[in-house]
Amino acid sequence: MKTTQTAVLVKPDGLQRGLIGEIISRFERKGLKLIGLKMINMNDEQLSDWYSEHKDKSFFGDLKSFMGSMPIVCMVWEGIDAVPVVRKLVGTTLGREAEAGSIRGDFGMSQQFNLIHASANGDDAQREIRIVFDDNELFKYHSVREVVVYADYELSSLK
Ligand code: FUP
Repeated sequence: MKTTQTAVLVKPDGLQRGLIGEIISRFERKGLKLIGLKMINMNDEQLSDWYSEHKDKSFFGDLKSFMGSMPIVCMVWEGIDAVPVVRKLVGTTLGREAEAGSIRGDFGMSQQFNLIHASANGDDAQREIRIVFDDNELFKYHSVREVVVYADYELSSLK
């Protein structure tokens, strides 16, 4: 299970709250590498795929209509253990309970309006990335920061 790439969505409330720059900045400062970025309106099919694990839940329809109500910003971030690292920066689901210092903990009060989505595990990350990004929309490039973010022996696990 590949955990070096993870999918992030800034949800409609994050867009309206003007938090896109803040969110990108947090991942950049951590040392993660941005390899994909786009703004889209997710259609019903994409949202049903994205939230397939919740298809039998009472909030499924509501969640999909919220997520489809306006554009969202989609990103792919890369780094060693990017999936758990990003989940930690994002914080737990309910904004009111999320840890201070996390994105949801610092900016959110709600469960549905929790600003951001981050992949839960490596399999979800690869599935979610494919829902939004084509191969040619994901970029391989050398980051000059990598040599100060990681030690040599760590860098090999990113190749
Ligand atoms: P998370 O992994 O933290 O994004 O949260 P979940 O996968 O548990 O839930 C997916 C999304 O459903 C959350 F972002 C918020 C939303 N949700 C509701 O709107 N109502 C609920 O009762 C539970 C979750």
